[in-house]
Amino acid sequence: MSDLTAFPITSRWPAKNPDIIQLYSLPTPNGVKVSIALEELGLAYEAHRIDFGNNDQKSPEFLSLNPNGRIPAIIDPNGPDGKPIGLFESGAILVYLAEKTGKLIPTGAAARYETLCWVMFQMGGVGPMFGQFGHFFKFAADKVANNSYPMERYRDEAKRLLSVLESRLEGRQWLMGDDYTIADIATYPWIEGARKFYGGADVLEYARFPNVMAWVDRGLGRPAAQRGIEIPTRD
Ligand SMILES: N[C@@H](CCC(=O)N[C@@H](CS)C(=O)NCC(=O)O)C(=O)O
Repeated sequence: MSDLTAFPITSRWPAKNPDIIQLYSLPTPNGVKVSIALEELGLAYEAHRIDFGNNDQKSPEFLSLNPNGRIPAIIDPNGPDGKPIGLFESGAILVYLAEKTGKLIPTGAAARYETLCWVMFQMGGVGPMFGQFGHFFKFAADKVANNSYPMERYRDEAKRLLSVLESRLEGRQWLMGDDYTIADIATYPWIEGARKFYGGADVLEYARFPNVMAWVDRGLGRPAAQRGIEIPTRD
């Protein structure tokens, strides 16, 4: 049986089965990237709910695994050289899981790097910009009631990113063509999240991006995505 006592997070969220991947998350756009990938890969894992209502993500135990205090994070008891490894940042976790299994990432070097370009496009572009859009449009709308500039700036940047995706998906089923990869899993939960959590579909003019919307539906329609998008349960 694996010994995870070197990870203080396990004292607050104990592993029932320390031999399988431990996921610390919530079903947010960044969180579900990892649960969708784990489901798609068929890896055994145990999900621990990090309750934002309790500020769990800023607790010393959580910070011991992710000093940035944000979900998702994982421990894999069977990491490199058979030793346990802790990981944070959803993009890094996706790359790790894909490389561990040899799935959801092309094997050819050029296509592999191209996939990483799209993962980074999500991590540096779609996630932060859609997140800021949601903040000003939905969660802090009262704080910017007299100044529409912050919302407009992030709205316009989110729409520009959607148009990049729209072009990329012209004639392609997935971001990498026929192959469903971690680039898709990193990205479509954000487009869906802006619709579901921010009510942003109209203001972001989703109807203008039919390739993107068909791709979001294709992704969400996969059985693994249907399961992963609800993990961990919110209550
Ligand atoms: N770049 C990070 C972003 C993670 C992130 O922002 N997670 C959000 C949920 S989607 C979070 O934990 N928010 C809680 C907080 O900021 O306190 C990643 O992709 O893992």
